[in-house]
Amino acid sequence: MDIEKAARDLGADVFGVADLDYVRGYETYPKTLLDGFDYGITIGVKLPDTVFDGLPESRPIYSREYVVANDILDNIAFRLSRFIEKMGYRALPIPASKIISKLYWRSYISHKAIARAAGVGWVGRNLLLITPEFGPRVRLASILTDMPLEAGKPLRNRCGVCRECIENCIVGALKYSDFADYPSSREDVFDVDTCASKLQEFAADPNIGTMVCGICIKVCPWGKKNKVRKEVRA
Ligand code: B12
Repeated sequence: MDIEKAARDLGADVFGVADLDYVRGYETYPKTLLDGFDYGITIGVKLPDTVFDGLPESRPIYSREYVVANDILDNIAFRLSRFIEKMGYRALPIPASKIISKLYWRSYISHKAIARAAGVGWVGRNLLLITPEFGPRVRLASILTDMPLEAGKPLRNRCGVCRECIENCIVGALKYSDFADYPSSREDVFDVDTCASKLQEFAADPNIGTMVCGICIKVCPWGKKNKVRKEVRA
């Protein structure tokens, strides 16, 4: 069974395999999360461009599509895990969007760290995983496994001198830092409290209802580029 084909048949737009040695030492919950696993499968689904292009007015729609995308990802991760299990290996699906309440705005493991190690994209100045094809307009989930797979190689940051996300963040939560692969700490480039407070405000708005903003996704030229190319071709 070809795992990539299975994932794509289930609706994944992005697929990659990470050698977990690239992320060992990265903080996980629990600390033993990666024990006994060799690879991290990364899957991503792209949200429709119109959802981001229409921001901020489309934020209530983004809120719903965010939930739908998380469900699709959790569903694919669940089903792929069962495929792998039936082939005699272990597989642990990591939920798309689960914040661990006793940690400080963190999850079991960062999907972006796994996706970057898999070579499907790089960690951008907006601290998001940016793929060459879809920019940051993808949501992610991961599956940890001991099934032998061929792993990709990490991509280097391709943001260049661009600061669109930093200049357009509605609360000024992003800071410039000159990193090649990924920032040494989240706090180097990002004010978590400021971003999270704004997202909580949106979540309390009955028209929105979830912690979504999306401006640092909308303004990224890598997400727009593909759309422009298509427009030129049409
Ligand atoms: C908690 C959380 C938040 C918090 C904290 C954000 C943060 N950056 O940590 C808040 C509520 C503020 C938030 C906001 C947003 N979030 Co959020 N969030 C998460 C969640 C659940 C956990 C993130 C986490 O544990 N972060 C811990 C920090 C330390 O790690 P980090 O951000 O990944 O950054 C480090 C690594 O990438 C690292 N790195 C990369 N490789 C390696 C290797 C090693 C060895 C090391 C040490 C580090 C490293 O470099 C960074 C610094 O260390 C994830 C889902 C998940 N499980 O990953 C979604 C997730 C990151 N969020 C997402 C999104 C889209 C958003 C928002 C745009 C909101 C929205 N939906 O509109 C904003 C964007 C904020 C931003 N620019 O970062 C997406 C990102 C998709 C993408 N393409 O990158 C995710 C992956 C959800 C998903 N399923 O797709 N989020």
